[in-house]
Amino acid sequence: MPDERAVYPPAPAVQARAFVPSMADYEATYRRSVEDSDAFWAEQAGRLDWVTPFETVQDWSFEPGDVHIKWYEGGVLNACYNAVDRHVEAGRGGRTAFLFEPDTPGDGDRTITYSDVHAEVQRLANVLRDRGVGRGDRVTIYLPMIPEAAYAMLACARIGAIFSVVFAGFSPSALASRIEDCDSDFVITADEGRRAGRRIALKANVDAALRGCPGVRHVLVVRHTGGDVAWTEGRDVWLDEARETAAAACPCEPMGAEDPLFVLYTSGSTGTPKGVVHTTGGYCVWTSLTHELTFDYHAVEGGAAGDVFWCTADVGWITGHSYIVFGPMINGATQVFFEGTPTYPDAGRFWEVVEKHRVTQFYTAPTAIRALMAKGDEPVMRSDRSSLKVLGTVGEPINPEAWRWYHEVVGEGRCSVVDTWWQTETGGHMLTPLPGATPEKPGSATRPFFGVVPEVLSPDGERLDGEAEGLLVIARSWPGQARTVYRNHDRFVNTYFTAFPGRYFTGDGCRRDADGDYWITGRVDDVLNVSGHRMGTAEVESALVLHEAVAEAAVVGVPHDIKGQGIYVYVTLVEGADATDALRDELRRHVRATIGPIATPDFVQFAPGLPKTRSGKIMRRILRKIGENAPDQLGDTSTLADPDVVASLVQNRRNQP
Ligand code: 6R9
Repeated sequence: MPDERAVYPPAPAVQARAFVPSMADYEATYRRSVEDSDAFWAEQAGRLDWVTPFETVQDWSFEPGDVHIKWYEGGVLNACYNAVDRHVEAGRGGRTAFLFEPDTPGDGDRTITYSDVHAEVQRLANVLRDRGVGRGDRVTIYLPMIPEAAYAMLACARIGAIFSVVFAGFSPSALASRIEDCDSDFVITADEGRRAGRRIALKANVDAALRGCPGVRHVLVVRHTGGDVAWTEGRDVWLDEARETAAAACPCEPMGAEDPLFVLYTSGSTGTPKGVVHTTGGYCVWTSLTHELTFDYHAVEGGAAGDVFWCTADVGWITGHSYIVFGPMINGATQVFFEGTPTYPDAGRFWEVVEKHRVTQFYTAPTAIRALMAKGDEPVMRSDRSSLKVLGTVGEPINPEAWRWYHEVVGEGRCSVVDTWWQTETGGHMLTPLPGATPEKPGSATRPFFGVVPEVLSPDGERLDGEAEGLLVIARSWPGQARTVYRNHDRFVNTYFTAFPGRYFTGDGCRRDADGDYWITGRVDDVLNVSGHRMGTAEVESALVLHEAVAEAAVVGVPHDIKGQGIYVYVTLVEGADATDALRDELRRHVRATIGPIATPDFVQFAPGLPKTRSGKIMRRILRKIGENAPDQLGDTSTLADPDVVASLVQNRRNQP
């Protein structure tokens, strides 16, 4: 049980200059944001530059049969203009946008200004345009953490193309299914990526993926490592060559506030990953406002250079979209842009970069904090962290022990810690402390952001008030909300608005304490969270049954010290297949190759049979308990078709891969 009595007041140095400097301020603004929602969100739209002002602030319904979400309709704007051009036009082009930190320290670090970004994005936009990419076309981006990834997203936004970033750690088949689903005919990649000193063959992965995607016309390749690649004449194009013949200037396409900005695939409890769609106006307002207030980000400080923000996420995830590319850039932020990993060349890397660039706000995942905590305090102490003001976490529940280490060791007890709960579907922060106002509690995401109305429901949909534990839903729309699933609105409605009609269902469980603070307890559906990466048990199971030796598979999450959750796999083999350690290894490699390294099973148990109800449903609750090594908590097994399988599964539980 987390200790709710431990309350940490906001850091005095943060509070002294904060945009929201007290709980009274937070509460007054929060009240206004929900009671006078139109006025509040009309005012916030003023953060952006609009070509044409909007006519209606909000028009939405969560009611069955009529689920629709629209913000700022009638408004015309361009996301790239807001993130780049307007800073240059206002004479701020010389401001640093990115402090690029390469995988290996010193191997190509550089400073990139907003004017540099402006020039690169226009060239890239023209390279796309010269090859027929225009408004509404889908462009798949499969790039490592290099500035070109941001340029590619911004270039698409500039010309009104819808981008779909696929995390560069995904396998060729995962990439292929994401290209197919949104019917994209243009891919942007690099020769290779770098990771902890190794090279990742990205272009080769694209080549493999495209064997199943004949519709792709062009592959635009960034020359990054200079490694050898295979070449398909006519289809493949080097970016450095194409940009030589591209015009320098590219105008911004005027986009409707509700025109799609991007599609991002994310896992659910069933089926293949969903293409979550975010649109332009509301998403830009939401990401820029949450970035500024949650991190208390000040672009200028008394006329001098302002804060240096660092989000360690990959642009392949929503966190990289919202808190590297859009939110911070719309705010004209200076950011560290990091190609590397937390423990390469050693566990001191993060803090060396913090010292080198005098980072003020640092945003990472609990899994990274736990991995570094396991290496002890010394690698942290080696570097000067006195520039830090706000420390953020995202992606999964943070255990209080890791929270305290982050606060005390990394932050020297003098920084605010913001535990931000949100999702791909929410576009940006939903529950989070504001660092100059909210008393923090280790393990709690505390309070709703402005405009967010969370509710806790019982499993049968009854609203629970006061202190309560149950399912987390959101009662009204907010500007950053996903609008639909790409070309599958029914799936959007079924996934999020059917279990509890009239509410957005998050898929998370939570508890609200006596102070009104929220504690996320984790997913209540069949979605795993491995090192902060979302994965459907169904996806891993589908990968397993593709293997010829596997007849049936069931996958559950089990507690894991570093990753938060580990992947525990039960497989039933086909007649004649031998249950050997070699097969176990082969199945792990098979899942890794099918989905990507993040999906590699931690434990593989061969099961003569799986516990099923008489109607044939696998009882995961029981498998979870066996995986957790809690055979005394199996609960009611009387509905099982064959109760004997359980005893044999308990006996053969795996505690190693
Ligand atoms: C931004 C992001 C969303 C799921 C979400 C929840 C978990 C994220 C959390 C957290 C506890 C936090 N989650 N932040 N759980 N505390 N601060 O991670 O999006 O990849 O879509 O994952 O992650 O379970 O439902 P996404």
